Amino acid sequence: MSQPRKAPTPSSVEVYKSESRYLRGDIGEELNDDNDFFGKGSIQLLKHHGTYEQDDRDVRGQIRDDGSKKRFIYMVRTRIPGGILSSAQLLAELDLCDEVGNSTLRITSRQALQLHGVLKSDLQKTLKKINDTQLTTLAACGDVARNTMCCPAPYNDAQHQEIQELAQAIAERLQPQTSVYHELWLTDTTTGEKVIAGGASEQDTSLSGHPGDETEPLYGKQYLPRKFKIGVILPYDNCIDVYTHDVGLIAVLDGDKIVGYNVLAGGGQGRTPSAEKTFAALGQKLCFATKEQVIDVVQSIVQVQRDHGDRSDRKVARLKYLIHNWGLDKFRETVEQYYGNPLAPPDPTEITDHDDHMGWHAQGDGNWFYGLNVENGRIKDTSNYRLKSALRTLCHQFEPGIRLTAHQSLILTNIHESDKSEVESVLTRHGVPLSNDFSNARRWSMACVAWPTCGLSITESERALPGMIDQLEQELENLGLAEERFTLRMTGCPNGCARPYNPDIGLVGRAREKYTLYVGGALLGNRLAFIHRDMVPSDEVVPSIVKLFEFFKEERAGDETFGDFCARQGNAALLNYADSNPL
Ligand code: SRM
Ligand code: SF4
Repeated sequence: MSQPRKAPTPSSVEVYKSESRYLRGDIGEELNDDNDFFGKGSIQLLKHHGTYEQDDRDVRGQIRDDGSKKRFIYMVRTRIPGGILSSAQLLAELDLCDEVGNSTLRITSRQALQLHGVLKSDLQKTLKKINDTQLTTLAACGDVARNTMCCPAPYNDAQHQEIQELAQAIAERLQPQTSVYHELWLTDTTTGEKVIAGGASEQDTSLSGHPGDETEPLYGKQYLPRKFKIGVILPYDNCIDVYTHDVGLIAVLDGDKIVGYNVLAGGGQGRTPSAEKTFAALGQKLCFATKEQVIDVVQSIVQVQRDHGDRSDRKVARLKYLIHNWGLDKFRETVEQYYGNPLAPPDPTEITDHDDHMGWHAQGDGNWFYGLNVENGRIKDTSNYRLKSALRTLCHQFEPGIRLTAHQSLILTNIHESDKSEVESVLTRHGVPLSNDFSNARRWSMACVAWPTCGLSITESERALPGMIDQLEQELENLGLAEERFTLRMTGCPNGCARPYNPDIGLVGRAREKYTLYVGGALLGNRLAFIHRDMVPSDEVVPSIVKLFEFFKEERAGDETFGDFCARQGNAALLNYADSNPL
């Protein structure tokens, strides 16, 4: 007789969540102890509140006065659905980065903002101040639906407004309901009253979902098995990299009207080279959902992942692995059961372009918006580059709306025609290059944070890419290829935070000062790149890329892109060319 199968042992994070009383755990007590760090369980729970415990890796190992070898600091991430915020909200974050952070503010690859270097003793006031501006850090990180991404372009047309409203509605529907966030961070210590902000409502338990769980009707007490990411686009602009999300929504148009959405499922970037069971994947077309159906369909997918995602091995706990194990048909049938109705087959609509929204554009209502390229999303002041001060001046002087892009840059909205030249002159006076001054190589590049704050980084990324691009710009100029449009993304480890597995060129930190070089992805984001070379020393990265551009220049077919060229040639031909024309 066969033995009943033993239920897999839940991972330690599952145990922490399950015993946490809806993300409370010991955070409250530990917030008030004398340590400058939290315990293991709290570190995991804190992510759901929007903060990560880190240590400054530039000084790790140096013995401090108290004998400790680590300087503990916190990253605080603000969740901003669709990347839409006001001047006042940006100003408050800029103030915070000076008051409690490391004097820089970081635009992330998912249209959010991050403070780095916050001390434990400042966490409470930091989160409270963010909420005071009607933003929230709740669910910016953790095993929940995270920041919902959306094309941020502020065009005054029904299509853009509709998808942006959908992103907000999805974010609201899927936000955690626990009151613990408010108790821990938003209680006014003078009156003891709770402050409700950031759109989170404590009372709203109207979601249908986890049977019997009144506090978290959708998530239940264990929340999701892993992070969950959702994004929305129009078919002619894949500016948020829709194929990399757990759930991607691509609007289906009839004329200029949105009639519904193609729902993609199972995208994701993170992988572990030593674990073959892990892989990067593009989202697959699951179904078509009308505008009326789409939020319920998304919620049903979240519920299927909640109930069937792997809770024992976090390496394979994302939705992409569930779909891989089940196959798309079984997954679709299960989603249909949760949704309660059959799902319609996907529409043949395909994506056609990728606009990064940089530079000046007419909004369509008489005003203009300006896409400002922020190199790797880092807003800072240095002696000759004072972006932080420039943004402060612009926010005070013009009060523009602010939009964050998925390429770690920002958009200033609602600029009057007559103010355009003054906006440029404020930037120029502060030593900030205008978007037109960026080469294509730099404009379409991005790097993840990596050293010194990211505890998982193996190599430099944000601090290494600008120098490599300096060299690459020169080489492309020499080759007459400076006008080529290609995406180039770097990460300091294989987790893929700057989405390096589907651009034209991806660089992934692999070992100390060594990178894996990927090529053959696409600016459109709809094709995975392949490994061209592994373990490339950092000083050989640019020469290795340039070699491929030389081949491209010689053998390019028509106006094909660099990514298309590499994909057409295949790696054997690329290696053959590179090896017969050594560096
Ligand atoms: Fe990420 C973990 C930074 C977007 C995949 N990511 C981390 C942590 C929190 C490190 C950690 O766990 O200790 C990094 C904090 C570094 C720091 O000092 O700030 C970190 N991820 C970032 C950001 C800030 C990179 C950036 O330079 O912009 C992005 C913040 C986005 C946001 O606002 O929410 C960021 N991370 C991404 C993306 C891109 C995306 O979502 O579009 C990915 C790949 C897509 C995906 O999820 O598949 C990504 N991050 C990961 C992973 C691997 C997940 C996986 O399924 O394997 C980890 C590690 C983990 O979760 O175990 C991770
Ligand atoms: Fe850190 Fe790796 Fe993400 Fe870069 S890709 S931020 S090094 S986890």
